[in-house]
Amino acid sequence: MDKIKIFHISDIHVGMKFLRYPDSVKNSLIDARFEVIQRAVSVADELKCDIMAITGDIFENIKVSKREVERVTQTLKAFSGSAIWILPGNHDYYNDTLQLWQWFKASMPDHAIILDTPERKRFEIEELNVDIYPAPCDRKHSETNALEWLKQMPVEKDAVNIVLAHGAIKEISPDLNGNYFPMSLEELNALKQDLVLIGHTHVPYPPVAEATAKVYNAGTPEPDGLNYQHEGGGWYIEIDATKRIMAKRIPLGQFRFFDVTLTLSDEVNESMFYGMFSGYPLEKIVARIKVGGYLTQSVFERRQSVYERVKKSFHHLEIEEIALKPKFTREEVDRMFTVGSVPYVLLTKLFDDGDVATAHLALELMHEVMNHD
Ligand SMILES: [Mn+2]
Repeated sequence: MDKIKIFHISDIHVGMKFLRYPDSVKNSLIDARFEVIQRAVSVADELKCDIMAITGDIFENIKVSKREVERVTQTLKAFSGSAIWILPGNHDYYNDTLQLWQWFKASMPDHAIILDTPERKRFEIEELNVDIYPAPCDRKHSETNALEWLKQMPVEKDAVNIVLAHGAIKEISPDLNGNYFPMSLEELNALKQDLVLIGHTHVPYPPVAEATAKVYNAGTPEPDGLNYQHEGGGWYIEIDATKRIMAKRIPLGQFRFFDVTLTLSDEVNESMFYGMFSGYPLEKIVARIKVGGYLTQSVFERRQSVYERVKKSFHHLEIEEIALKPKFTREEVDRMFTVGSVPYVLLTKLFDDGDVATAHLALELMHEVMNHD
């Protein structure tokens, strides 16, 4: 049975600056965006894909440099399939005057095509007629999506009909103001075409490893910040002459971001940090760990040296203490208060009763009161 094989990626955001990170981290995150395109090309070739479909936001904005544009087009040259379909997204939207797309066109491989116009295009791939219906973005924001024209078009039953669009799918991404070319799964599933490839939302859809669905959102191939804590990847999709679809999620990302909380009691050591990320190489993790809880006094005093050792194992780690406190002991009460005084009696009783949490609370309150005087 004849079938075509598509490698679908999106939202690479080449040109992101990562300014909040130290230089070495910043540079590796910048490079990772180019490297993931290279990896996507290799994997697509290994899987013998006919098509590489990129559904928008290859670039972070329309002001990227010529060097950045050419680094992308050079990388795409290695793809040995028959075509690369490139849809402008809302970050790298299309109009004829933009340098970005002029540089892109001047340097892109012969088998690449920029889908800059909302009109049907016919390809012949593996003896199948393939009609594509691109819905490119022509601006950064729009309260309506670009699908209207293709809803009006009759489709040819003998062809494989594929939609490529970019925008927020309301069931899977928060677009509170509704100004990112909003669309709905219901709307996409109701289209007459056979396969719908979407970009914009960084989380992939459907949220499974294998699918036979009609609508696919590529998700980002390379995670780009603490608000995206999943793995990066793309879709390998087969569709045959009978319109049967089979898709597989393909991991592509190099780095992972994590924003997590670690609650300590008494002790702190390296393995408590490492244990939170079992299964993923620490040197490829960018993380923020919020540390809270109580540490015994001596541990509390040497916690920074533990942090320093832990940080060396990660690609980048920020440790933020949220109400991390030294743990008071009964000896502390003896040291702080006069024997027989009200706080002394109260706190000693709490410690003797084993109610350390209340003792802490009482100490904190007293501390506050004393500081107010
Ligand atoms: Mn977008």
